Amino acid sequence: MKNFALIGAAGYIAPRHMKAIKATQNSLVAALDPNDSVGIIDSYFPDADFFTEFERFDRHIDKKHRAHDGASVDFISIASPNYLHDSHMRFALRSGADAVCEKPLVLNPWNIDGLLELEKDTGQKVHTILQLRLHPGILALRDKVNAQPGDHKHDVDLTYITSRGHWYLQSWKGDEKKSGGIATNIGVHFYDMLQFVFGQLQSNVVHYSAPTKAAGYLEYAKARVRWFLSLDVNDVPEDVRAAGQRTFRSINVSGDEIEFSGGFTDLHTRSYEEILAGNGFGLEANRVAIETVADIRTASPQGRNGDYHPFLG
Ligand code: NAD
Ligand code: HP7
Repeated sequence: MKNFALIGAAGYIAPRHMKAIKATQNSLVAALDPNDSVGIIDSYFPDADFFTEFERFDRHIDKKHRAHDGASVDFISIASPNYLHDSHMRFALRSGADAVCEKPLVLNPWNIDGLLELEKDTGQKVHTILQLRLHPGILALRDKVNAQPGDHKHDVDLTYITSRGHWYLQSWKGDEKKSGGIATNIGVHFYDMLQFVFGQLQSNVVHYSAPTKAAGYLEYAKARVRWFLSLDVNDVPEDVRAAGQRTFRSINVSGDEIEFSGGFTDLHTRSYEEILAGNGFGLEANRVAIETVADIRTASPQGRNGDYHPFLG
């Protein structure tokens, strides 16, 4: 049984980490969050210690580490706001623990280089949550694409609408300095998935970029992709909205619809299973997606020119 600590324990995604730690028969021994709305911990690990101040958490983790009594923390899971991941991963590695970090791993590619150095110095590892790589529908698509001739290029339309209320722009998620913006915070899932399925990234064009909406074109070794990403419920197709849905995720590959809207909730547990079995995704596995989002963030949008997604209107 491995001992885990969790940073960002009061947030939206934290319970999925608690559930995954429990489901893999491990233990959460300590948690940190400046916000104390963490009663959910009792549903999973009623004996876990909880801290609202980093310094006290640091002292606690350090004490466990230096006791050499088998009770030290083996993994520190990180579910804090995106811009803090880099610092929290460094804390984990320096504390003699491996890190299990949420997406986006970091906001800029050069952060990965510093972490690689620290992995070398400490002998500890960073593992990341890239859960779409474990989605059965995506794995089936990857197998299909890999079985086709190497020079075959698919035409792909990727539409990813996941509605959010007014709170989103008032929270750290709506602050580009903290979240990286919509393409970094939400799009990173599918940019990673696209290169995982379709191979090397060859071209990256941004057509539109706003706080709640973005669109562009990406070309990979095996696909030309028009993408559209939105947090606006009005972008959900009318028939889907009429059925009460606020989310619409679609990948159309050369005319075939790939079903991947469902089956998301257990992928954190699947990620933990793979990490614990030694098959996790490390720092380098994140590089292409992090380069992609950093390039999108700094690009000048080209407007409705070239091969743009039909939802741009
Ligand atoms: P959230 O805002 O609900 O939770 C973040 C938590 O971090 C809050 O409880 C906040 O108080 C805490 N926090 C803020 N500063 C901190 C600090 N200095 N130290 C410790 N904790 C701190 O956000 P969320 O939706 O839970 O997102 C958390 C992370 O998980 C983000 O990186 C996000 O991108 C990622 N996420 C991933 C998925 C996924 O599908 N893999 C889904 C949602 C969120
Ligand atoms: N929801 C909330 O109430 N609060 C939140 O903070 C988030 C969602 P989905 P996930 O918004 O930051 C996605 O769209 O898949 C509500 C991203 N993950 O299924 O869980 C929401 O209004 C993730 O990387 O959300 O998370 C819905 O009612 C990103 O950090 C419901 O929860 C996160 O949004 C489910 O919403 C975010 C993927 O796209 C895989």
